Amino acid sequence: MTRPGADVFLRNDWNVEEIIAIHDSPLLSLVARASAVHREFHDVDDVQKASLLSIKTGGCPEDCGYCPQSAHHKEVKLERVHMMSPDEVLAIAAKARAAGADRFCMGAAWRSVRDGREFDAVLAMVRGVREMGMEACVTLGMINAAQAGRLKEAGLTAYNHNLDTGPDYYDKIISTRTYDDRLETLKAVRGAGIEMCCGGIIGMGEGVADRAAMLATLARFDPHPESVPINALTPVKGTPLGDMPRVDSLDFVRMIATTRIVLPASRVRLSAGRSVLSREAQVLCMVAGANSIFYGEALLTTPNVEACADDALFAALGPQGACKAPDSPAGGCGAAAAAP
Ligand code: SAM
Ligand code: DTB
Ligand code: SF4
Repeated sequence: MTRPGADVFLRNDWNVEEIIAIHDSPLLSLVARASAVHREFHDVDDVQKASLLSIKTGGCPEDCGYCPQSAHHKEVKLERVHMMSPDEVLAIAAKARAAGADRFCMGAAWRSVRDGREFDAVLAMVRGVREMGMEACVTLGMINAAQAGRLKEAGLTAYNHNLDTGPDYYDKIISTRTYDDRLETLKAVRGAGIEMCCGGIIGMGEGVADRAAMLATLARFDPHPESVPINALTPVKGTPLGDMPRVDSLDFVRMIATTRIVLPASRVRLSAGRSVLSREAQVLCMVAGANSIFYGEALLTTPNVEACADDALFAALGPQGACKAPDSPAGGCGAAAAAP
């Protein structure tokens, strides 16, 4: 890892018990420790706004129990949408850029990437996003080394491929691919010199040990993943996890804080599940080390926080984080300031 003088905190040998002990420590001590690590490694006022777009929606052959896009979950009410064209995607990316996004993430509901017209279109999208001066991230399912190389050549910043949970709980959630399949793709991503965006979901019925085991697995990567999204399950009707209760906001804070301590230099992304947090709980997640959010009214298929509410939140965080563009989807900070 790159930060000079701080190597002592970057460990690849965390064991699960140590991580559980951190996770279960008194909440205020946990947040205080995470916050100190955060300050050591990051500018705490820098919270990145990433924008997310589903470029091909639904009909996925995988059976991930949480995901509305799986073709296995026939009760889910979701409109399948064919692959979008590069022109359509880049028009949306330009709006996200104007609204202040620094990173544009594109997701396709594929099991794996197939070479051909659609992959060529993704490469054009990546080139276009980079030309706008944003970081580009894609999440396309499994990829091989040659495909990772082509994405790198197109200028891709990061590839998102989540481990989702610990290895012992994984097969309760997904049966159509293994943990090792996930690790293989991550190896291809790293091999091509693309940044790794890899995290998971809490609230799927797993225990703290499973959350800790996922973090221990992530910490074994050397260097650590540059980007770590932490999602709280958004239960979607018709999926096997559709009736799960929402994650308690302080459990979300605990997971963010623990992630920050185990992976000090990574960008920790407060991802799905943010829309049901109060703004105070979101700020607490940021104090505990979260330094990115997804900005824009939708995630892939589920609603996100309204842009005007995020503009108001960033305005409240202060000048460093204030809304950059008067023509944001919410009408800019002026409009946001009037929001409740
Ligand atoms: N097909 C690709 C894959 O699985 O890598 C990319 C898309 S997938 C939707 C990206 C990530 O979104 C998943 O790995 C999962 O962590 C997260 N996700 C999907 N549905 C979710 C839900 N209902 N609640 C929280 N996170 C979810
Ligand atoms: C990630 O870990 N979370 C984002 C991003 N990576 C691609 C996706 C969240 C999806 C939530 C469910 C949906 O909107 O379909
Ligand atoms: Fe497909 Fe990804 Fe959803 Fe799994 S998480 S069903 S691989 S789109």
